[in-house]
Amino acid sequence: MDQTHYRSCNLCEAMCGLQIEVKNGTIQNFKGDILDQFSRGHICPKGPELKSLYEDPDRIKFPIKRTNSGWEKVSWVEALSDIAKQIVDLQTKYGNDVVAIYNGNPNVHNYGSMLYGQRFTSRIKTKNNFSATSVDQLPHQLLSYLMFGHQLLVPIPDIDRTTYFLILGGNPFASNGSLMTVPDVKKRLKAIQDRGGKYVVIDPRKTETAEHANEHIFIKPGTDVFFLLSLLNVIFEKKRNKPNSLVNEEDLNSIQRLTNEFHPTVVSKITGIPMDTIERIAMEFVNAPSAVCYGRVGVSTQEFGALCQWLINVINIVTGNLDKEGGAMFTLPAVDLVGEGSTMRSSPGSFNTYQSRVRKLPEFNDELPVSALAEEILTDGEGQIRVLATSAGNPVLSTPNGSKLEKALSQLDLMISFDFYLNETTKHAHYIFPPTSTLEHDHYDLIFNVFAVRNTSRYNQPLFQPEEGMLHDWEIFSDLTKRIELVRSGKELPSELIRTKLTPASIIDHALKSGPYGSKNNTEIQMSLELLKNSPHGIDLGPLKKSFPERLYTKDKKIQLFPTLLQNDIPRLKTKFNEHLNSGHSNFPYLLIGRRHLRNNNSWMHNLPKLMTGKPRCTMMVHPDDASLLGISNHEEVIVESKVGKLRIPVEITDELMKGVVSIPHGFGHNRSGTNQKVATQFSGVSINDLTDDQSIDEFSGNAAFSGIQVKILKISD
Ligand SMILES: Nc1nc2c(c(=O)[nH]1)N[C@H]1C(S)=C(S)[C@@H](COP(=O)(O)OP(=O)(O)OC[C@H]3O[C@@H](n4cnc5c(=O)[nH]c(N)nc54)[C@H](O)[C@@H]3O)O[C@H]1N2
Ligand SMILES: Nc1nc2c(c(=O)[nH]1)N[C@H]1C(S)=C(S)[C@@H](COP(=O)(O)OP(=O)(O)OC[C@H]3O[C@@H](n4cnc5c(=O)[nH]c(N)nc54)[C@H](O)[C@@H]3O)O[C@H]1N2
Ligand code: SF4
Ligand SMILES: [Mo]
Repeated sequence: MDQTHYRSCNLCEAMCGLQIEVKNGTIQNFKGDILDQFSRGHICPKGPELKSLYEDPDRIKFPIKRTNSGWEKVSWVEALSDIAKQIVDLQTKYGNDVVAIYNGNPNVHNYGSMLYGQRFTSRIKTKNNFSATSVDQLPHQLLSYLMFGHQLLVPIPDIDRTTYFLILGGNPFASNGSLMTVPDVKKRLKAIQDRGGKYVVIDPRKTETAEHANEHIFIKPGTDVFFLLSLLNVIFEKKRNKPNSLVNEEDLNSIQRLTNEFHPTVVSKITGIPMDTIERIAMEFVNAPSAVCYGRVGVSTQEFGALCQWLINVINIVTGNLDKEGGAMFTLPAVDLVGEGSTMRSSPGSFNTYQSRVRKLPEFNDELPVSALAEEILTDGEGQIRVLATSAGNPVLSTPNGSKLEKALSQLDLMISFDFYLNETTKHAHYIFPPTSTLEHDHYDLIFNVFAVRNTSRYNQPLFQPEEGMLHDWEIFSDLTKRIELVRSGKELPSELIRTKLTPASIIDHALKSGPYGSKNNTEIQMSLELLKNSPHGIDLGPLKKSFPERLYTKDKKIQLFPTLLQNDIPRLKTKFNEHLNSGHSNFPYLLIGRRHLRNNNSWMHNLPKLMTGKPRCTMMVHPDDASLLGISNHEEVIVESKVGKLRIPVEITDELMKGVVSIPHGFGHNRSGTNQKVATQFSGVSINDLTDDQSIDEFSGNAAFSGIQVKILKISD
C-alpha cells in the first residue's frame, strides 16, 4: 500500500517533522515536513536513519537470556515471570535498595517508556535510582527547582526574537540544540544576525557554531564560573542592573558583594579571556534591546556546574531579560508538566533529602548521581546494590570511569536491560527485554515540548506494525510491574501477558483535554488527541509568552535569586579561585574536553552504516603548537593518560582547539568483546569515559564533571 506518513523525529531534542513516502510497505523517501510550522522542513542526516534502525539486522526483537552457552531466545512470559520472582526474592532478602535502576537518554524521547518506566520505578521503591540526568542537565533542573520552584521550569532562549545571544558550552550546529528545542537552529541563528543582532560563543573549541558566530572567544575549560562572575562584576560596577520586583533586595546585595571579588583583571588570568573582552561582552549584553545568556553541556558538566547555571540565570534576571521577549522565557506546553492543578504535573523536585551510601552524594528528584553507581555495587555492606535494571542507556560508555562500572556490572547477582541492542552495557545483563523501535510506535513528545522555543504540539501514529509478539517499552514495563505486585502479594502468575487498557495515548488525551489549550481552558483550540490525530503536521501554539509571577512556583511567589543552599557552595568556589591563581606545573598538563558530531547520537547510532561514512571521527584534536611541542604529527597514534586510565588514539591537528586543550568525542569504544553491533565494531574508536573520573564531580549537585579532565599525552616511540 502506498502512503505518506508524517511524524516528528525523536532522535534528538529538535523534534523535526518528517515526511516519509512508503510504497508496498517499504520506505522510498524521507524528507523534512515543510508543513510542520515549527521545523519548517528541516532535518539532519540522522532523521532518515530511523529506517536503518528499523531494518538493522542486529536489532533484537524478542527477549533473550544469557546462558553458559550464549544468548538464548526465551518467551516474554517466562522471562518476565522469572525476573519478577527474582526481584521480589532479592528485595525480601536484602531490602528494596538492593535494586538499582538506570534510565538512559532515549527514555525522555519515548513517552510510553517514560510513563510506564516511572511507574515501574516507583513500585520498585528503591533509593538507588540513577539516570543520564547526572551526566547532563542536572544543574539546570536543580537551579530551576531552587530558584523558580519547579525543576522543569527551565528558562529557554527566545532565539527567534533576541538581539544578543551569548552561548557558553553548547554547540547547536552539531547537537541541534539542547534545553532549547530548536529545529533549524542554523537558520534561526542566522536570522539574529540578519536582523542586526549578534550571537557570541564562549568555548575552548572553535566549533561549527562558533565558526558562524559574530564572535568566538576561547575559554580555559572549567573556568566559566569565574567568567560569569566577572560579567556580573562589570554589570554591577557600572550600575547597569535593572530592578525586578520579584527578587529580594538582600539577595541582590549579597551577590553584588560576592562579585566584587571577581574583577575582570584577575578573572582574565584564569579564563584566558582578556579583561577588555569581558568588559565589552558585559556592556554589549546590557546594551542590547534584548539579550539571553545560555549555557549547555559544556558548562553543566563542570566542577561548578550548578553555580554556572545559577549565574546564567542571575545574569538574565538582573539585566531584565528573564521572562521577557527576546530573553530567557518559559513554555506553556499542551501537556503541562509544571502547572499546579495539571493532571500531569511532575514532582517540582527535591534535593539532598537522602544521600548515597558510600560517598554521601546528594539526591535530586529521588535520584542519586550516576558517578556513584559503580562504587555502590563494588562496596560491600548493608544497602549494597546487587541488582540493576538499565533502560535505554549505555552507562559503560556514557558515564565517568566506564571501565570501573564495567567491572561492577560483572559482579551483579542480577541485571536486566530494556534495549534493542547488545552493547557494551547490555552484554552484562542476564536478560535483555527489547522494545519496538520508533517507527513501530506512536509518538508524543512529553519532554521536549517543555523546552521548545515555541509552544507546539504534535502526535503521530506508528508507521509499521511491529512483528507478531513484539512489545513496546510501556507494555514490557506494565507487565513486569504487575507481575512484581502479584508475586509480592503471593498470587499466582498468569501464563499470558498482562495487558492494560490504559495506553500512553489515552493518558495523553486526558492531559491534553484538561491542559492549558484543552476544551476546559481554551474554547478556541479545544486541544485533544483527536485534534492532533487530524493535524499530522502538528499545531503551532505561538511564541513563548510572559508567564511570571503566575507560573512561579516558589512558596512566596518570588524568584529565589540566591538560594540559601547554594550559598554553602561559595567557600568551595573561593578555594578553587585561589588554587587557580596559584597553580603551577602539573603532571597532567592538558585539559581534555568532549565533542559531539552531527552524525553521532551519544553511543548508540554507530551501527547505522550511512551515518558512519566520512572522515574518522574518534580522534584526539590538538592545537598545532601543542602537537609540535609533543613532536606528534597528524593521524599518528598517541597514548592519552588520566588519573584513572589510558587509551590509544589517532591525532587530529587543528587550530580549532585552544592551546593546552585536547578533545575526544564520547560514545565510542565499541571494541569490547561480547557485543553485537557489527558496524559499530568496525568504527570502534575508544571511550573518553575510560579517562574521565567518577570522583570528578560538581560536589554541590553531584553532576559529573567531564569538562577539563587533566591528562598527559605520550608519544608512542617507534
Ligand atoms: N548529533 C548529536 N546531537 C545530539 C547529541 C549527540 O550525541 N549527537 N546528544 C544529545 C544530547 S544527549 C545532548 S545533552 C545535547 C547536548 O547539546 P550541546 O550542549 O549543544 O552539545 P555539545 O556539542 O556537547 O556542546 C558542548 C560544548 O561545550 C564545549 N565545552 C567543553 N568544555 C567547556 C568548558 O569548560 N566551557 C565552555 N564554555 N565550553 C566547554 C565543547 O567544546 C562543546 O562545543 O545534544 C543532543 N544532540
Ligand atoms: N565524556 C562525556 N560523556 C558523556 C557526555 C559528554 O558530553 N561527555 N554526554 C552525556 C549525556 S548529555 C548523555 S544524555 C549521556 C547519554 O548516555 P546514555 O543514555 O546512557 O547512553 P546512550 O548512548 O544515549 O544509550 C542509549 C541506549 O538506549 C537504547 N535505545 C534507543 N532508543 C530506545 C528506546 O526507544 N527504548 C529502549 N528501551 N532503548 C532505546 C540504545 O540502543 C542505547 O543502548 O551520555 C553522557 N556521557
Ligand atoms: S535534528 Fe534531531 S530531530 Fe531533527 S532530524 Fe536530526 S535527529 Fe531528528
Ligand atoms: Mo544529554
